[in-house]
Amino acid sequence: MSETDYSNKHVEFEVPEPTPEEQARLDEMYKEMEGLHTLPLWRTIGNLMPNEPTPEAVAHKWDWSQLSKVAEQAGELVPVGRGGERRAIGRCNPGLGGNPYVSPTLWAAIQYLGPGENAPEHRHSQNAFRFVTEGEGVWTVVNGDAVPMKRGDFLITPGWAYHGHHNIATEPMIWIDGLDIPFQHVMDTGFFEYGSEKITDDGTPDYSRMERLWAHPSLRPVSYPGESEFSPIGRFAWEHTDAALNEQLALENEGYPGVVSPGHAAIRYSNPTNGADVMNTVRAEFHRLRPEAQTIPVQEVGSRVFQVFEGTATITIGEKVFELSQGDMTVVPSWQQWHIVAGADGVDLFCFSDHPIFEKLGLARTFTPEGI
Ligand code: 1HN
Repeated sequence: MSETDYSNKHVEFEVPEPTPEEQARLDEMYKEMEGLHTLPLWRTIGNLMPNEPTPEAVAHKWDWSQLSKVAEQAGELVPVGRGGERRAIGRCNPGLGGNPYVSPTLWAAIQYLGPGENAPEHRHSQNAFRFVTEGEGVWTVVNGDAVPMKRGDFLITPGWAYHGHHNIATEPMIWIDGLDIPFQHVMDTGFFEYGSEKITDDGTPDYSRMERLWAHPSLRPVSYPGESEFSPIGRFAWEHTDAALNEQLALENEGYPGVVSPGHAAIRYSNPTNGADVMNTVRAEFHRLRPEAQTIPVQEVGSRVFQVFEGTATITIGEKVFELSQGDMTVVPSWQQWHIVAGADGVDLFCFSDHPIFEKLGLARTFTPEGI
């Protein structure tokens, strides 16, 4: 057995007590280092390399009723159009310096589009998705393909795909947008281009062309071999998500495996060409818990966002506890333990995370205190 102490706790770095003359030279030296735009490791290692992640992002809850009210106000007061591009209101994690970052990697907005309004086409390298919490009547165009949007639908616009939104209904519509904006901002990988001013299609079909080609269970078109970096399915319709979750719980009743843990069904939206996540940087899932069912407590690298689709739940994130009801959103910072208990009617939760980034880079870690 090795004699070495592999304890990962940082110890206080001890420097011999300097004489007054040495102290004066040290002060001078540190000033000079600062002037040279440098910092010595022995004064910074605790912050640079903590024993485990110490996120600046904090666990937080955004209340849907308050947010949808300001989104409606923005609908009355602020036009949507070229320049602003989207009437999207980004959630700011209180730990991240006022930036519209829900976590260090993810953006999560509420977007509002009134009847007859058009959000013009553009494209960017940031990967984006929408999850529809209420209503229908908006369709999105992705690279010329008209994609309908309905409650419970999950839609992707992978990086560099042209996209615009059109509301042809008589009611306003609200949905959530998720993008990898903060990640791409800090990595300096962002590109953006305006698209056509024209509306490239004139109506909303029941299914997009991408769905008609690809969205049949495990039946891929032979004309499209190989893998693609993102899912060719642009819309994951609610009817499939709902049916898959119902079947997991029905099979649990019949004594067959399939749920994550007792009373906890979950699906991951996936890329049918390789079974991986729908986009390179973003994972999206949907979780359904039976009344009073619980998730297994878990700690993981990366950040996770939950939004209640239906029902109520209590989520514990680190030391914080939030009561969630329909539309509320909450964020789990890296390495903070999270645990959800469903309310009396159960809960349906949409969830997205940055976990694919860390899995690809070999940085993913998960810890379940119960060892499951
Ligand atoms: C964007 O294109 C959308 O297409 C939403 O709905 C939010 C935030 C920043 C930059 C582009 C959308 C966005 C965005």
